[in-house]
Amino acid sequence: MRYQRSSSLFQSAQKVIPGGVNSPVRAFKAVGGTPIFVEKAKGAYLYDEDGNRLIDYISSWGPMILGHAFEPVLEAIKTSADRGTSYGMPTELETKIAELAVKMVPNIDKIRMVNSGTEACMSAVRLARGYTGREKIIKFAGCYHGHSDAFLIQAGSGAVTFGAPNSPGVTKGTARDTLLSKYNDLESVAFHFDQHPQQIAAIIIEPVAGNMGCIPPQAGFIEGLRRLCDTHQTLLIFDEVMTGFRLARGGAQERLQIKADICTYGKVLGGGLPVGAFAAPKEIMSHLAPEGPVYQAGTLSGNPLAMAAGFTMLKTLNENPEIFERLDNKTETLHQGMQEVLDKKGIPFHINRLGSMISLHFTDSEVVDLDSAADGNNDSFKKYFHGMLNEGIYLPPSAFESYFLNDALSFEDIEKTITALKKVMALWK
Ligand code: KE4
Repeated sequence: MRYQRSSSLFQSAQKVIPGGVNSPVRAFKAVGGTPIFVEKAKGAYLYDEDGNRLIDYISSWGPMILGHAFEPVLEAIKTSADRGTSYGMPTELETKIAELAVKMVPNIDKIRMVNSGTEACMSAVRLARGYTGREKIIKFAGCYHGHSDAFLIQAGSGAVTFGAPNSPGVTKGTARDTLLSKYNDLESVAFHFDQHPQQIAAIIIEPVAGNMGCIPPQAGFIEGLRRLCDTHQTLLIFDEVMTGFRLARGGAQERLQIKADICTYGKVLGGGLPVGAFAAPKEIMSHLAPEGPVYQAGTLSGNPLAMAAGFTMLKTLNENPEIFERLDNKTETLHQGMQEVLDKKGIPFHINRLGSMISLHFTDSEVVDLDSAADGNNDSFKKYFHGMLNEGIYLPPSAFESYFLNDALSFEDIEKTITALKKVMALWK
């Protein structure tokens, strides 16, 4: 694989964009080397600026669940754009996508559109604080809910990759109201309720974690959180920015059969355009402006192009639920193939998977929380990442990320991925 053009583009980018990227994880800091500049994408493939075709396992970090440049979504965007790109006024399409989301997702009556997952999670916490009149929240080390101050406390994703879990700029006052627990450890949650009775507004969690690599909840964990929230009148916020409309039509609530009080969304919901959202029963959502006192707003919220893309994406998923089964089967095939190759190699590894979320960890212990994810051998991960990239397989450039399969991936693409892994392992020292 050649990367001359990506390399020169990266040089230019670094002169005018911090780190040469508009989101840190794209800079390859965790794996070294030059970030790949993409020229275009179609279906399961990325085409980089050096003419390489790569099989994509990031799907834009989740949104491209139907594959890149999905024709019906492109058509919807073009048709919408012909009528204008933003109005700052309500449109019928916002009602239609909201009605469809409410139909697909259990336990929600109303949904508010915003412009990113960060904005969705930030707003959900404010709503929970406004609704309960309480100030503290519990999050989990390694879970990432976007870059709002309240969440950059032992966050996952790029924050962990950077080894700077507590970002400068987050005030002590903010950090005081964010209590930290360990994923899959109910005791570490119950402790906070003992210490701060009647003060905890919400628990926010990735119901299937994807920002420490993929970490599924162990049996009883999420159910335990539900019980603690019910006992202490605390709201349970499912951050479904990754899992929403991916694990099932109804996301993790449907897949895990557990009711959240507020859910946040992003990624798939926008069909690749900037969209986030948060949703809840009307009893909670009625506290949100302009109906209620909790303020939240956004110039481009409900943007017509984004709504057109998102509505088309959701409609396709809702009318073709077999897509979710196909995704699960493809991910299981990938898992089995990787397991076989790595078992033969005899190196320490663990593969975590739930639905179409999967990740490989170079460690011989179970990966169940941030500490065990951080035990993974990052030098091995770097070798693996670059080895696979040289074979034309584009994986997340960090061990603290999940892969996201898309429906355009064929079983042949997956076979090629396993063959690539065999070649990488043949050269493995
Ligand atoms: P955005 O603000 O990036 O749209 O969403 C933040 C967010 C919230 N909640 C969860 C569970 C998330 O995974 C994310 C964002 N995910 C990362 C990937 N791990 C986005 C990639 C990036 O930061 O560039």
